[in-house]
Amino acid sequence: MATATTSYSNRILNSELRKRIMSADEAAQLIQNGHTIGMSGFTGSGYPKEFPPALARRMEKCREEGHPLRVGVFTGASTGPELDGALAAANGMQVRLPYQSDPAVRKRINDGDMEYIDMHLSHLAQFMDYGFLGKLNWAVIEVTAVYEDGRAIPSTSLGNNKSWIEAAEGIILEVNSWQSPDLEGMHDVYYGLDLPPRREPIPLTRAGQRIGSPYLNIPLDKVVAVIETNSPDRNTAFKEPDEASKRIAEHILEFLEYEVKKGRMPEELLPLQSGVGNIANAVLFGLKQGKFTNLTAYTEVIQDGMIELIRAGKMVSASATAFSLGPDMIKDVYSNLRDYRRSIVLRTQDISNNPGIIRRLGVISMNAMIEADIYGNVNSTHIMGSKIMNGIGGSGDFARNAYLSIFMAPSLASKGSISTIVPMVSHVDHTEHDTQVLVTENGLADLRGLSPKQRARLVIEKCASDDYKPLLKDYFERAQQNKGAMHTPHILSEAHGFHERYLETGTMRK
Ligand code: 0RQ
Repeated sequence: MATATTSYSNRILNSELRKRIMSADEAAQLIQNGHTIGMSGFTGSGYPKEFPPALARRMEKCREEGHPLRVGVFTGASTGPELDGALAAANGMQVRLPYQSDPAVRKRINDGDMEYIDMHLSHLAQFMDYGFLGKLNWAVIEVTAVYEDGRAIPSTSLGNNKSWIEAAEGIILEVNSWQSPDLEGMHDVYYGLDLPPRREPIPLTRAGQRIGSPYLNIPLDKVVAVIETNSPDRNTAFKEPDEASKRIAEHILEFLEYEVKKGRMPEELLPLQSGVGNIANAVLFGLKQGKFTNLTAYTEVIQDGMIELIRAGKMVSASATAFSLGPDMIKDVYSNLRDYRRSIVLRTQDISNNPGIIRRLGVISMNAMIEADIYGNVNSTHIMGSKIMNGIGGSGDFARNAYLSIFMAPSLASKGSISTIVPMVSHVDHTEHDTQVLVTENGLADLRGLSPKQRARLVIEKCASDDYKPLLKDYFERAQQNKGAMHTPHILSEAHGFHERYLETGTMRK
């Protein structure tokens, strides 16, 4: 079998596909107003780089000519400026799902220029397979190379690519020669998931296990265009963890050690899921300094901290759907991909985030939040109840099904004018039933086995900032005056008083 190498001609090994090579601008001509496009891409990795800007250029031109060209865009998760940024600048998205983190998209959504459907990441592929989302006109997928028989080496994320390829009427491939051919063998695409009621158990019992194929099967007759690209992923550098993140990481590590001592977890812990962002990275960095060895991860994204754990010999295997690495780390990983293939598996996101597998493996889930209330309800997505930040991402897939679900944030935001511990969250993503541990730099509240009133006392005591403790205590004390409503005491007319005060005066302080 011929192997894919770095030159373009050797990356598209099927002669029929080579005849369908065209420019991104030509491929963009295929799209019509109202089409729905499933694109590859997850946390800045593996998204198409040339097609979306070409489509955005065409959208601008169509607007000048007086006829709109707007589309629905489905992906794995967030992408990069060439995709989300360019299409938002052209105001070319009618609807976007399931997750985004682009400032221009956020503004379009919050300004009411487009619709956004914020979904559990594990739901999207099956929503498509079940027919809940209507027709998919196009799949636009970045791959590393395609063999003669239509098997493609995926690139740095798998996301929903398999589902888009299967569901779409037409396929546009971006073959990106920036992606290393050594990615071959890193992926595990599971083709055994049938529709209910014929669905069988997924035979995955260890985080690093392989149960599928290293390739995406591309139906060659559906491929309408092939675009050759040579462009890097987004690769945003991580910030050094600040003091609050380091303190949060220390509390979590101390807690995990305690759980091991109590015999509730094995010495190598259970598979870790770590959300994106700097707190998550600080926890991973803390694990590198700590005493745990033989760690595993069953998560969504492989970020810098996880690679450091693998390099330090502390982590033996990591399963995810995408890479999300800083520019320095990507250089290291790319020059040693063959070695990392032994410890890293990339899966489609219906498997990486599969609730049944998460429950079976007993994952320790750690996700950042925007705010939590005194009873443990968590808001991961909205600022002051109405404005979207990013989206729920995979946090719900993991939190509800984890062995242990941890939510974390600094106790203060916006230079202290916001308390992240409030009487009642302004939007609910994770209910009190899905939150077992809350952590801020001040402390860790272990909420397992506690009633709502017991939880409230602990959350205020351990997690709230000293600046807001008196206000929270005062609220909770007064809420308990209402005999007959003592299970989850609230004063509904004041429950969002912290938020209202902030909106009126610019601070939650009194
Ligand atoms: O604002 O950017 O203007 O400075 O929110 O906050 O503290 O930098 O935290 O980058 O880790 O993001 C929950 C948004 C945290 C993220 C969230 C303001 C704060 C700052 C960001 P600035 P930080 P992070 C797996 C898991 C949902 C998806 C998820 C997220 C900005 O982690 O999107 O978990 N999670 N996925 O000032 C008003 C508050 C605030 C606030 C913070 N209470 N009120 N503003 N901010 N708290 C990954 C995937 O699923 C792909």
